[in-house]
Amino acid sequence: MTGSGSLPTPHPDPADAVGPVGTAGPAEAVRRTVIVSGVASDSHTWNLIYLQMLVEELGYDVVNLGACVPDDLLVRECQARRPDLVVLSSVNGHGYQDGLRVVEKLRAIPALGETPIVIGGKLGVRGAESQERVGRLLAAGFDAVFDDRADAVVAFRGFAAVLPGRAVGGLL
Ligand code: B12
Repeated sequence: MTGSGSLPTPHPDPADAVGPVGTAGPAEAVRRTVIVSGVASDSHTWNLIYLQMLVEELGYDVVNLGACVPDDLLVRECQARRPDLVVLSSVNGHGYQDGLRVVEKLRAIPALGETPIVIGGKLGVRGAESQERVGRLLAAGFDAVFDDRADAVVAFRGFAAVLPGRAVGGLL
């Protein structure tokens, strides 16, 4: 499944370059690309459609890789597309394990060392994750973890709207 995404290109009409376009002036404005993806074990898809629509509403181009994305495919797509943000989602209860494993592979690619990468959804089977598990995900390389809490989507919107650098993540 792919969204409206394609490789990032300079936007032809600055008047259309609405939304988060960084600090460039209108003449230099470019659309920014977000990769939305499920993780390898997870076959749920509506979470991904929801996130795609949310991120598109913020003005980004979205490449939605779909469900059950093998780690290597995710790494290859991120390497090739150099997105401005990577959003991983999992709801089947294995997101914590999948996330820990794949973020290490993403961070091992030098070009993705500073790319904001977040994960969210129902990452385990006990509701919201413990501080300890969220801490491990952050230590492994995520910039932010939006787990199964009531304010997760609002917090994510705030994060994605401004695309902070890596240091800004935290327990959300
Ligand atoms: C539909 C469904 C399925 C369908 C999926 C069809 C499809 N095309 O997607 C099918 C039948 C295939 C399915 C399969 C399974 N499912 Co299912 N499924 C559901 C169900 C009923 C609805 C999910 C859904 O579509 N919700 C709508 C979307 C829009 O919402 P969402 O997924 O909840 O995502 C929201 C948030 O989590 C959050 N979010 C998600 N990701 C992210 C990421 C970020 C960054 C942020 C900010 C927020 C965020 O935002 C979304 C909007 O609020 C839920 C129960 C429920 N009522 O939620 C169970 C549920 C997710 N499934 C569950 C399970 C266990 C499974 C199976 C493992 C069952 C089995 N034993 O085979 C398999 C998964 C197999 C696999 N390999 O992944 C469990 C997960 C348990 C847990 N994590 O604690 C749930 C919660 C049911 C339950 N209560 O036990 N499932």
